[in-house]
Amino acid sequence: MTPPLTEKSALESLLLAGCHEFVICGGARNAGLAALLTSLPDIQTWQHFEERGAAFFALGCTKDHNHPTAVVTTSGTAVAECLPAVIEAYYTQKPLIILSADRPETFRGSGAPQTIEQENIFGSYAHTDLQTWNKQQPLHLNLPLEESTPDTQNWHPSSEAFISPKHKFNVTPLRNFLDDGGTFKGLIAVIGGLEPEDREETFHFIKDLGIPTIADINSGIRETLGDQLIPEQSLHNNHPGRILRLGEVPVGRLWRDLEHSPQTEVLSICRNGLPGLARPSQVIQGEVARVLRGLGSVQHLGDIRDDLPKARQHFNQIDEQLEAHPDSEPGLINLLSTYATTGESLYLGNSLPIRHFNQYAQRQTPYARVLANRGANGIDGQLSTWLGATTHTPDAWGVFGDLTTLYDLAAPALLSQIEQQGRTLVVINNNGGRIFDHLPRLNHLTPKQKKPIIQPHTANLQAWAEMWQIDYLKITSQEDFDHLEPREKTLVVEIIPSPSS
Ligand SMILES: Cc1ncc(C[n+]2csc(CCOP(=O)(O)OP(=O)(O)O)c2C)c(N)n1
Repeated sequence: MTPPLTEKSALESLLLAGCHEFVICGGARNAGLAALLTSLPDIQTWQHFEERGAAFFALGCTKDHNHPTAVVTTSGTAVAECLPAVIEAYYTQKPLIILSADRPETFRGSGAPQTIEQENIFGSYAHTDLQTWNKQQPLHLNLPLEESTPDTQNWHPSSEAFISPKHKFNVTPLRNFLDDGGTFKGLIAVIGGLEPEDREETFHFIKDLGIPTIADINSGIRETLGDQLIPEQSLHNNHPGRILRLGEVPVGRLWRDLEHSPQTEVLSICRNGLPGLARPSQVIQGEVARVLRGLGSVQHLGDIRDDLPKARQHFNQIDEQLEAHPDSEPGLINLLSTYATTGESLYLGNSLPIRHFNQYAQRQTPYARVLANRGANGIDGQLSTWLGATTHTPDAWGVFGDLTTLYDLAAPALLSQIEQQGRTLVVINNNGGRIFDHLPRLNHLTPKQKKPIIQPHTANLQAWAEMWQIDYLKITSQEDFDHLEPREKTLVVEIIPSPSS
């Protein structure tokens, strides 16, 4: 039997497993871990008082470099606050580690202060054994500790580089799927969020096939596809025979409609191996670029069903609407999307900004780096994730809904620790969850019935920016963008679209 972990042995094991970044939360029971960590010269430590945000920030760090990042918490509900980020890490296969201090085992079930059932608190969402951890999933190490502080002197633990494991896969289903015989009913690619290292290979693959393609903004290749890009609206009630999905589950309605379109065969290539559909479909679990490389060269298939001319018409209609309603949410998003091309990265915080960017963003200039949190589609922890994912990125842009922002109000506490500033935090304030205005099945509800769904509010976001000493700019029209200039400091930009247009 392996001896129980101590503060030192737990940290030594994590350093050897390649974890060199730690987000430390406040508390007494984890004070020894904090003292040990802050005495080490070559590791990155962050601090945050709010564990939910801390765990999302750590998740963001794993997105940035794909290395494990640990959150260090005290006992009690502090540990439980990490659950949403653990769930997100589970679905996106990120090596997020929760290192929780616990009261000694004799306290279990006693009801003593800050004593809860911490063992296995994350259930199936987190692995709990470092020896068998596959490094592509969350890990929870729970340390029952006595009230003593370890000696930090003369402690020089070794560490190892992190080696990210790779999936094994078989490309035969993909080869068969692309086979000419079945494609007379049309083959369309649908690309969700892609990891940065998957983008180039995916781009060449799509270009070689020449097939019409729907690409979400967080695929990072939407703006590179030129004439092959089609809007998903042009496929409504007109599904092709086959859909090849690459990357994360796409955000749009098309994917949801496929649930009720069994005649369309779907093959997904994605890291988490989950089909993203509750009806039969095929899936290859693997890193998208590696799977495509494994396939070798492909035959040009082109636009079998003549989808591309229809797509052009659709894009023209969209462009006309944008011109007719410049200060509407789509109109302002369109202009914002051009400004955001100047940044080093673009993070999209929740579904509606992603959908709006998919539909209305400029289509010519690729973004240097596009990120989103799409594993379990929560509106929680989005600002914190963005900050964690961009600690090394100057001039980072993040776009969030107003409720999504209100959910993570404490996130700017992390800002003072981050060297890379000059970030632009955009809040699209449309007064509540306006994504629900786009749901036809809610159309018939009365205003009273809609209120708890949309949750309008009177929050003052300028006062929030002031509270964290962040500069603030309000934008209500296209002209107001003239005030949006590059700057050294962080800026909150509140965009208030015109509701009438
Ligand atoms: C933690 C969590 N709670 C609730 C939801 C359901 N939900 C999805 S979108 C949304 C509204 C988001 O509103 P806002 O951030 O203002 O963005 P908008 O839709 O207006 O762009 C809600 C409540 C969720 N996704 N995650």
